Amino acid sequence: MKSISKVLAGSLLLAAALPAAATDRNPGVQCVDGQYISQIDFGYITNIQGGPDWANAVVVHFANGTVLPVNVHYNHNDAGGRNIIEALRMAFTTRSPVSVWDHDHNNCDDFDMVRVVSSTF
Ligand SMILES: [Ca+2]
Ligand SMILES: [Ca+2]
Repeated sequence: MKSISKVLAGSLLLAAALPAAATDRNPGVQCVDGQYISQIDFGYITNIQGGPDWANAVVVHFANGTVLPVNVHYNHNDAGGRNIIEALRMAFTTRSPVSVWDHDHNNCDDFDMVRVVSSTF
């Protein structure tokens, strides 16, 4: 019984030491707050977190100078990524400010959620 407790305690410590990954309960971290998009790059972009992903990379340049790629698991060759790219294109076309969050290690080296806010209301 003691050894089981030790294994369990060790597992819990290991889990606590791991960086937060994308889970249903991870609130993520906000990386950009209410910024306009000044530029979007698509395709074989090499100098980013996640790499070019077979020319499916997407990198967003924000008006405040922040440059962030869409997470490699949510970019152009991923079903979930198409919604994010659609939202980014809409925000760029309508000149609406956006906020973005990172749920993958919560370190703002990429993002996987976008909020588009009306610039009128
Ligand atoms: Ca991908
Ligand atoms: Ca990240």
